[in-house]
Amino acid sequence: MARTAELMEHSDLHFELLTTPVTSWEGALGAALFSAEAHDTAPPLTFPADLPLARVSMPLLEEHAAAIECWRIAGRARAGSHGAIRYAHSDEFLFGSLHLSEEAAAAGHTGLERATERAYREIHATLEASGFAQLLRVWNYLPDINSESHGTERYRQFNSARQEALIACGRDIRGNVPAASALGSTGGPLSIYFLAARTAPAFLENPRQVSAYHYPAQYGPRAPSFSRAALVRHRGATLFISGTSSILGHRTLHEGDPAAQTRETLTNIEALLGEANRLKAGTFRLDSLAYKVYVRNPADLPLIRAEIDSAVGSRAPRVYLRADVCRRDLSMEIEAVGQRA
Ligand code: 3EB
Repeated sequence: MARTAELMEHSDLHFELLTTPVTSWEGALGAALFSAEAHDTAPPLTFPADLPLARVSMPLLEEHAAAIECWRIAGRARAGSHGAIRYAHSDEFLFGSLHLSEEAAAAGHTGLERATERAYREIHATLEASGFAQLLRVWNYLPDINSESHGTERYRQFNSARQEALIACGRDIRGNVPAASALGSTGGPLSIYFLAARTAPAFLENPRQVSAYHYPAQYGPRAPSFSRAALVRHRGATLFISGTSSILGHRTLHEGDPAAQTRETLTNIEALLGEANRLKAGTFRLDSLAYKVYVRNPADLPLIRAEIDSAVGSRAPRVYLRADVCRRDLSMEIEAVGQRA
């Protein structure tokens, strides 16, 4: 594996969230495209063919046609593939993506469970083969996340299969688990993208919330295996805030009140910033993050946006996406990234 002096010196991870066309892909490691029909639309014309691109069918609210989330490094990424996974990496970081369609149920598992299990086995096989042992952050998108099939909600099926795959791969299912989001797309295959690293991050939990991996069985037989945040220190710092919602302890608050749910969610994010700032990797504040805001009902956008504007100000980049959130009583969810030089 080639290691240039330049890469060793500046392999910072850089995050960008855009609703306008990307003018340069210099240093790009990978990207995710969000639009109404992303899964059956051609990739952006200028996107480098060898790099991983996740395509998620999820409409934007507001007037933008598409959003692009781009991860970059200093220097040039090296690309490869492993099974269904396309990836690219620097010396320290690896970005990967995969799309898997659901096939028929078999051997006591639903089509979604089989796809999820295969996806997570392939992710861990890729990490083992490439030496990027630490999964930092995973984005999971699947259609019809709240529908039932075979007597179980699809989000619960996803959780069961994710946990089974982690166990099969000898990975932890609590504690040392990546930051994550899991949202309902409006169509397309199971789409997952992720960031991994050679060295371990600090995983953070929210003192206001029960860890998701300790949720009681009323939310499903297998708890969701993710951390509330991950802090990466590597020539600067990157803070990954997982999908965060109006949950206190393990209970949903403010059902039917999207404005109050947004305030509660922002209070949860502030609690995570407090945890991150205790680690002295720089000060992260609400007004210095970049946000993806998932909104279940487009009619709630004005209320949700007003709360976000008043809490985070006008400078922080943000996109609003129309998505199903993984509990029916949740109207919205927010994820964020913080970066420090
Ligand atoms: C929650 O706090 C909201 O299953 O990977 C947020 C982030 C949520 C990640 C996941 C689920 C996931 O429980 C839901």
